[in-house]
Amino acid sequence: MNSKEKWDIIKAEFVTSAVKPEQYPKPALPEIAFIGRSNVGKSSLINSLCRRNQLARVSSTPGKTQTLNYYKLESKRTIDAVEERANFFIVDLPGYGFAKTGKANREQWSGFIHKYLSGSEELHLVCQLIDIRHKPLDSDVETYHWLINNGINVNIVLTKADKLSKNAAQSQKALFKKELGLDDSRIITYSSSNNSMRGELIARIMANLGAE
Ligand SMILES: Nc1nc2c(ncn2[C@@H]2O[C@H](COP(=O)(O)OP(=O)(O)O)[C@@H](O)[C@H]2O)c(=O)[nH]1
Ligand SMILES: [Mg+2]
Repeated sequence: MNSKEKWDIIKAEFVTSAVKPEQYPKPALPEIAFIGRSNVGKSSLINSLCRRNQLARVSSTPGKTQTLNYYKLESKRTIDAVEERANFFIVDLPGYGFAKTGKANREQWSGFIHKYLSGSEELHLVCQLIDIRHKPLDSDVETYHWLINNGINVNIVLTKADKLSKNAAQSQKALFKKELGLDDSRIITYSSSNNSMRGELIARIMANLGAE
């Protein structure tokens, strides 16, 4: 397969922020949502996927984003001189598990997110991001089970893979596979610093959009 035969993201733009269903963008498009603890590297991953430095804001003060942020992406591949294009939304969800927000804040978070996740008719996949250096944390494990129990497709993305040696990254991946009961098709390591596994994550996103 030459490189043009693989899906690539060729265009990305911020569309809108929403805090309630009336604000979800129209017309609708298929959606891929990104979720994870604050500071896990979600904004960096979105920028890496889109090859843009500042599409999503990278922050060193976690816990700021409290809205759903919609980005419209266009992907393209060319097979035997036939060009295919696909449009979809990436939905950046607010981070969870930020210790400094109080209980009321956490409940507001979960009500808002649960409503989106259980209500969206366009949601094809949730990429749940977990920092590869951490051990499985309650908030990550609980979120994963909540998603699965609600019939949502989930792919775990272990972020910041460049911070560990290859061996250490592989053993962390094995640990998460065991803890969450996953096979290789549902978990991926990623580095937004060197874009490792970018092509593979795009391929998985496209497969979940129905474009194998
Ligand atoms: N080394 C490394 N640092 C990363 C990576 N992804 C994010 N970071 C850093 O982690 C911090 C939080 O990243 P950000 O994308 O804002 O996380 P978010 O809160 O989940 O959106 C920032 O300082 C980033 O530079 C990565 O793949 N490798
Ligand atoms: Mg962010």
